[in-house]
Amino acid sequence: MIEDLFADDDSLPRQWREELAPGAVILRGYAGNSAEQLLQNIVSLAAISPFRHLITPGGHRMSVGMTNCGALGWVSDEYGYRYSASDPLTGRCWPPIPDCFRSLAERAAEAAGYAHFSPDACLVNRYVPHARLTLHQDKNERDMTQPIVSVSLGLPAIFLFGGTEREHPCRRFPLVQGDVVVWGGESRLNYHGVLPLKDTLPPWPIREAVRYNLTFRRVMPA
Ligand code: MD6
Ligand code: FE
Repeated sequence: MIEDLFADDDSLPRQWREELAPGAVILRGYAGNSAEQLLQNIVSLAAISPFRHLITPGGHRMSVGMTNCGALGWVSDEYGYRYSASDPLTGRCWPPIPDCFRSLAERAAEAAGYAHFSPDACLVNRYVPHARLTLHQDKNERDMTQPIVSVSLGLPAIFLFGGTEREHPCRRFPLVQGDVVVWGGESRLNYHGVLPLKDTLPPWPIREAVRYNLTFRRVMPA
């Protein structure tokens, strides 16, 4: 039934779950119905804590624009990568995680087999054409028992997924608006990245050539 293709609930048909690796799954289209509400909230968040291009400890300006919401936000500067309770740009707390973000992330985690996910951090990434994210591990979180939930909006991207060593071979997964990656368990520390974004037409309701990615994390043990 066509309804099933767009069902924003836990009853997604099996073929819309794609295994990346043990513990990591793509829920295809899971956030498709939420795109407009998510986008409105991103715009509101960015009015409080704007997107900025962080500098890596090695001195490189990241091509992806970043901001955060939640009790903790991921930041990078000359001293390293870490989580911070305040936005270094504004000196204030990050805005809270909007209710619709939180409920989406918690439902997606549960649908992927991770009950009781309760994020305390949400990193919001903004990609323009040619922006990329080099291979990395997500290892600044203290609580590694919880998964990461990652939501794609706007332009499509190619997600790279490797192994626990940088040298391990990578597989490529296209991610489009509405796809949700839930990632934990034994692949929690696998290397991953995003290939340079292509300049294509954005899907409704995105009005410019950008991709947004929300990644929800549990940093501090509950
Ligand atoms: C992105 N995502 O999709 C970047 N990390 O824009 C990530 O770096 C990521 O999607 C950990 C788990 C899921 C992710
Ligand atoms: Fe990551």
